[in-house]
Amino acid sequence: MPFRQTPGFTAGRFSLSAAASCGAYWAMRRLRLILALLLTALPGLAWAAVPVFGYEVVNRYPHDPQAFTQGLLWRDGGLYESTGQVGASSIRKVELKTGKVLQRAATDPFQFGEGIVDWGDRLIQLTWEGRKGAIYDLATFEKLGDFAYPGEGWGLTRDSRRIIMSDGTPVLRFLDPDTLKQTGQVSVSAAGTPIRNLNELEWVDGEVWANVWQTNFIARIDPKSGEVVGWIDLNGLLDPTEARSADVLNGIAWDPATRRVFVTGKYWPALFEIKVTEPKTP
Ligand SMILES: [Ca+2]
Repeated sequence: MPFRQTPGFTAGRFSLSAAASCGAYWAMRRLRLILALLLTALPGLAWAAVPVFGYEVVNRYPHDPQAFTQGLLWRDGGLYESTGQVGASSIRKVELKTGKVLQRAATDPFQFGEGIVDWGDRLIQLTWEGRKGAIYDLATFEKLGDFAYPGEGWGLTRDSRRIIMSDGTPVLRFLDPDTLKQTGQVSVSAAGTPIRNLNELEWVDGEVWANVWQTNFIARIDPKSGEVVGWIDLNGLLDPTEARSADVLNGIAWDPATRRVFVTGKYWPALFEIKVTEPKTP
């Protein structure tokens, strides 16, 4: 979602990286998680018991700093991206190494574009509050039709048989890929606390990964139980100068063939290939 911003309030903009130089690093990482999730108005602290994974940057690539990224996926050797904002929403095919937009189509100028997912030869895009999504030809970006759904549209991903959708609540919906009708759902929680603001999604090796909106954390979700089995702390990807002109983390793509993870954000100048590192004992 969206554009309701709280400038200077995002956990990722806190400059806590200096703590890495002392023994308090892991305690600080957990503090950042607490701060970030408190800012999303989560009740309770029970989720803090969930492991917090780190990251290493494998590669850094250019990213269009005008792209208000709402969806990101890897398909057939390239990146597909969707962008938001009324009047500026789009779907794009992007060259990884240069960030160059190879192909682009504007979406409905009156709608706020949200997440995308590929299914067969189609590309499917949500809108935020429009209660309707659009279906495109994956190769040509020709619009093939619309579909309706209740509530808000935030993120999309898929496994081998279902499309998975977030809507700003702690619920992930499962959709039939052909009819795009809801066939099921799971409620997401961390140690018993519901986790809302699940935003851009990615299916990664049997888990659903979800940006938590307005934080620099990704929730690793067991799609069967909805349990958050880990957090990934992505604070520090952008340097402080870059972070000042950027918006929040949003965008996860997974290339299963090479097991690469890509992440970016809204108006970010860079897209990163990262390696997730194991949690360490505080
Ligand atoms: Ca994604």
